[in-house]
Amino acid sequence: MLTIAVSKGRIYEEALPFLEQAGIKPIDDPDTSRKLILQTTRDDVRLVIIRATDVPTFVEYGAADMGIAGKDVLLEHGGESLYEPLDLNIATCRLMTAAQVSAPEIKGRIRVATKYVKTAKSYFAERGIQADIIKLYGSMELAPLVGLADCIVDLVDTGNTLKANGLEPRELIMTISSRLVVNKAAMKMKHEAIQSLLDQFEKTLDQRR
Ligand code: PRT
Ligand code: MG
Repeated sequence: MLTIAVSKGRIYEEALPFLEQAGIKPIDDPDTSRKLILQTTRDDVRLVIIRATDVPTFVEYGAADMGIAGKDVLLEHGGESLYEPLDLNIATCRLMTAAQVSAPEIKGRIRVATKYVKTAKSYFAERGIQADIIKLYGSMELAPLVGLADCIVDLVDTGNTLKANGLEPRELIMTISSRLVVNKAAMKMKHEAIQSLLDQFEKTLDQRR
């Protein structure tokens, strides 16, 4: 049995059609089912439904053999504990800095609100910018409006969320997409099964190109 960890939100909407195209379709409807373990049309593959930020943890500890996670989440998780064999090219967006519209660039030390503490720290450090990073768990856009931070680091897709809050994108930190990650021990112990699934996924990616 192979277990694949997927998050229920945004990634799932795009991961589901991808998995279906690769021949893996959940038997229960994930939109209406409250089950956290979904059997699929392949009796050797099941899905576990978890929070996006928990995917690397489940895969690292081998509770799932594989998972689908955003590069943003993988960077924050850090470490060399996972294989990342495939870019699935789904749930794409940009990790950016953003500030209030026409707010002047600050010369000295800046305050940055973000959920991406590690990534933000290394981004500003690489540029020699002194930044105090304030960790938030959501509603980052609010921080500059109420004087909590000079700017934010967050994901941007259409830009509508920034715009609706009087913010504008500034610097691109990196483009983000969802990756397939694999547990390192499982890659050895279940090599045949995992490799054949990876081959199938690669074929599916080719068909989509
Ligand atoms: O709910 P939970 O805390 O578990 O996580 P989540 O809601 O972040 O998870 P989920 O399942 O929705 O997936 C999040 C993942 O989707 C991220 O880790 C990214 O890899 C990917 N992704 C792609 C995005 C976006 N695009 C995106 N636009 N995640 C979030 N956003 C948010 C962004 O943070 C901002 O609030 O959408 C807003 C901006 O969108 P626009 O279109 O207004 O610019
Ligand atoms: Mg969410």
